[in-house]
Amino acid sequence: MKRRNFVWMTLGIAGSTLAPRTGFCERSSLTQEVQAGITPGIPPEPFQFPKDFYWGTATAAYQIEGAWNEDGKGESIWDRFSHKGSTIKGAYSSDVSCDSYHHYKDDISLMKAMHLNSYRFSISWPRILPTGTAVLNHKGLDYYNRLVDALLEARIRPLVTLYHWDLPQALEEKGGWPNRDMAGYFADYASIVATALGDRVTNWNIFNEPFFFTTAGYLEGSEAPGRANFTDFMRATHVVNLAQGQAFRAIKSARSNAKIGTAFNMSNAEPETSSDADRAAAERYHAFRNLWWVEPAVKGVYPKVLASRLSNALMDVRPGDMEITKVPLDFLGINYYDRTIVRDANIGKNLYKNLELETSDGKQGPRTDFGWEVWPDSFHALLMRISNEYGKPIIEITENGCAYGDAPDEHGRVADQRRIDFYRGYIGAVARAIKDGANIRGYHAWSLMDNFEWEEGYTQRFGLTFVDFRTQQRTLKDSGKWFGELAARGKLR
Ligand code: PNW
Repeated sequence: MKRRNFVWMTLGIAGSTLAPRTGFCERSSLTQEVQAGITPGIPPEPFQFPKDFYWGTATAAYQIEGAWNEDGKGESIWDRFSHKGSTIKGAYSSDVSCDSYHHYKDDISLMKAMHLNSYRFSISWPRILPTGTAVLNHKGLDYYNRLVDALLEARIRPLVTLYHWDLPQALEEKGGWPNRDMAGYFADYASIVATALGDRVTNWNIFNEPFFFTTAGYLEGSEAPGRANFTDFMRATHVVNLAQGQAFRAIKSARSNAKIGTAFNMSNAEPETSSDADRAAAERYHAFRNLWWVEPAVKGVYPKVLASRLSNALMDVRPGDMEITKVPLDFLGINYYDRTIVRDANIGKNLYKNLELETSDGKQGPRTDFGWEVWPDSFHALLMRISNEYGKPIIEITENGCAYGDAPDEHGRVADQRRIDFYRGYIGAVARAIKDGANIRGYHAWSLMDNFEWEEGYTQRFGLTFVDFRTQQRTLKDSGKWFGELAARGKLR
């Protein structure tokens, strides 16, 4: 099952039975989009990025580190989930993957070769606290100390994500994210890490993609911990908001100079037709997908447009909770992959029944090998919407990228022109958003190197670097060279 299909599954309809709909292609904005010059195949206008712009790549602990049970690391829900044998394509796990736990210096050399000045990576909670609470594993902390020191020596800014989905299994056994106690456990962990690394790390992402890990993990069950229960899911969404607020305060009290955001996975919500009903449905989708973990932080409320559909009682919101969730995030991290076409519909179940909508992916652009549509203009639209609605906040692009299977030819070269075209289009969209007034200070390509792509195992290669998983040999792809050139000069052309 493709990862995106969790949406179809939620609707109780197999993805393949939903034929592309006609209708949305006729939108009047289409002509403007083509003229704007950031549709596939049309090179964006040349643009000089600011000198102090952050150019980086992003990775996640479980996807690259390997060493899953080394030096005292505890078991995570992803270790447990992948070891079931039937959950991941090819029955693989990330026990070894890119083995970055031992090869992190090679990884930093790649970043240096690309002239990068920022690296977004995540910390494995069970490496630091093997059972999630209390007992600290110093050897685990030492690894991140070594990594941070080596990055700083290479003049690369560390941007640390505290939670990229690898919950300690022991905490899942206490109920996982639907359990309110999780917020306190998470804040304690955040405080330990901020205290240990905060003399050298200033920039933090609290969560990676709250929408995805709650939906896939607790509503759909397609990813760890593999549970599917609407009430648990709704409660998990709220506990994650509480945890975000508590972790923010814990990091600030450990390090007052810390700059803190979360990496939200956003998608531009586009109505399938111009009907009022579809437009309203797109707004509802936007409110859940893009704002469910932003509004409780920035404004201390859940998006008002959904108040009658997803009640506070459903989430077990208690008096005082929204004061806990409310924190002045220093920046918004945005992970962006593709847009979502939305129509008003009354056929779904659980979340989608409440939201009364149905989603599909765009059908106009070419597709990556993962099947995701390439449509850069939607990225520009989303960035401008967020920028305008939140008073031009500082934005970091925390992830953006594409999967193509290109491998080394007989000369060892990886000629992945399609990935270069993808990046040119999407970075062109970022350039246009900056020109239009958005306050975007950094861009991180997903990913530094091919790695373990969750339930897809090793079948989807997102890297700027090709990894031979048998030998651990890393080879910069043509796209990596292109990205390095861009980072060195800051000039998109
Ligand atoms: C991100 N979708 O998640 C994650 O942060 C990365 O760990 C992951 O490897 C990367 O995207 C590529 O998949 C996503 O269903 C999860 O559209 C789901 C979707 C997109 C991105």
